[in-house]
Amino acid sequence: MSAPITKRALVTGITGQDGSYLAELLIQKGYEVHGLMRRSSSFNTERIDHVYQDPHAGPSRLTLHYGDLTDGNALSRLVRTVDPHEVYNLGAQSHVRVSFDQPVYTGETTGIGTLNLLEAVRVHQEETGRPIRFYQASSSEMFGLVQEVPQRETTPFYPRSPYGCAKVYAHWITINYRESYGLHASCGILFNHESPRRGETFVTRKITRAVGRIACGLQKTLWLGNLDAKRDWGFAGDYVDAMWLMLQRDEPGDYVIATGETHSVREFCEKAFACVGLDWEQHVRIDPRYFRPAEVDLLLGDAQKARQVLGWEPKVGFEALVGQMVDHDLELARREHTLFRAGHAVHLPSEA
Ligand code: NAP
Ligand code: F7E
Repeated sequence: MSAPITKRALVTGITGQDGSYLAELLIQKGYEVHGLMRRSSSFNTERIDHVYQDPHAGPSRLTLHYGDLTDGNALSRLVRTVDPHEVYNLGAQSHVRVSFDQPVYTGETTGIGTLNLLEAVRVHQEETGRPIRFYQASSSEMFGLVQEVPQRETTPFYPRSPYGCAKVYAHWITINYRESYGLHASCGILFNHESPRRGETFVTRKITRAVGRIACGLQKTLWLGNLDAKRDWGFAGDYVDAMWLMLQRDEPGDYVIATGETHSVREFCEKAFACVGLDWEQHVRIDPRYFRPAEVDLLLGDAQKARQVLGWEPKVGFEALVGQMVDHDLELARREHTLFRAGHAVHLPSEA
């Protein structure tokens, strides 16, 4: 049984990886959750259907509203309608490689979209006199060409992509609203976090999906870009805890959320293929199309402030994360294999 309703939260990006874990967490904590979703010609609620339709939970505590971060008027109406206690801004064009192909759209969604939402929150707070707490999904991509190792809250930013630049804007405009209008606004500078719900064009999921399909004989080769890039990879389920903890503090602030361990894409491949007894070098090939015009070579976070102030700790380590994703995707591939044998077409992604 869920706890009685105490607060209302509005979450943008609810259909994404983090949005789905955060929705689960907030509902379990007794929130009434409202999510902003984009209209799509095909279903895009797969990650939250189980929350929306849980037959044991009674009336759903999740309400979905159509909207878009680029539509400021609709955001203002939505904030007025929902009248939230907490707003979590997770919506973004979040793919770094794609941001080079769609730089203006990325700036409008990931950067100005944040300003649209902050404005809606500021005006509603002024009109009602009731404070609203705001979370901004900042990113380790803001460190880009890293100016120190490990990266912490005080490390200068040096973004290396239109996505990274848009996130720096969103980060600073959130801090500006905190300082100008006294908004309780916090930024989580989250390092890469993954899960079985990770989008299939991000490198970890692309690898684990391929491992499952190769193990089941549905695919032979995995085409990747830069294998030398190093990332501080954590588990998304752990990271949404940190978002919530930030908004429970009396004082707003900015926090690095990371595991403090870094691994290369090559190491991720090695581990993931080893989980099914395969040698990655027999299957992985390089396709320069997946290289980026400017790369972020190394990310390694220092989450000491979050540990001390929020009492936050990552629970899932690198090996367990890889294992969990491979297990999930092996099961998915087995189901695809059954369909394939029954004569159904199996879709293999053409872009990543
Ligand atoms: P994700 O899976 O790509 O989800 C992004 C969400 O944003 C989706 O729900 C997407 O909707 C929505 N969205 C995209 N454009 C939008 C628009 N114009 N208006 C409204 N919603 C829009 O990303 P994630 O991994 O959950 O990440 C959540 C947030 O954290 C993002 O802001 C991301 O940039 C940031 N972040 C992620 C990481 C990470 O490693 N995962 C690290 C640091 C920061 P559709 O489902 O319709 O596409
Ligand atoms: O790439 C390399 C690629 O796309 C990781 C987003 O959630 O985390 C994410 O951004 C690394 C890069 O994530 C392929 O060049 C090699 O060095 O999984 P990714 P990202 O770019 O780090 C940050 C923190 C965010 O905020 C973002 O929203 O892997 N790589 N070969 C590849 N990457 C992809 N996607 N595909 C490949 O074939």
